[in-house]
Amino acid sequence: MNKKVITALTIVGTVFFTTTTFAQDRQRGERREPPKPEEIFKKLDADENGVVTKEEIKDDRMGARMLEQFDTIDTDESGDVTLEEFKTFFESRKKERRSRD
Ligand SMILES: [Ca+2]
Ligand SMILES: [Ca+2]
Repeated sequence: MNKKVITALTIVGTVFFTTTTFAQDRQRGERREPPKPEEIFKKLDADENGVVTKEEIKDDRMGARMLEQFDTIDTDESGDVTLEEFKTFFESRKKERRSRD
């Protein structure tokens, strides 16, 4: 095999590896880029009716945090969280984090 072929194969391999890793990270929701509130909301809204209720929130780490803050997120106290409410909460959290740095 000459050098050119090896280089080409290395590039193909690297690209393949990178895209595969990226796809896996996407599935696990562990991308380096923070997930968009829309994406998180979609995952939370199990029956896709556009609102997230306490019952829909999964019993995992993120879910536990979500439940703790549920009443804070649900600003109109309707008992469910709309995407708008979630986004507002998400943005305020982001600002908080930024001001702490
Ligand atoms: Ca729902
Ligand atoms: Ca609400």
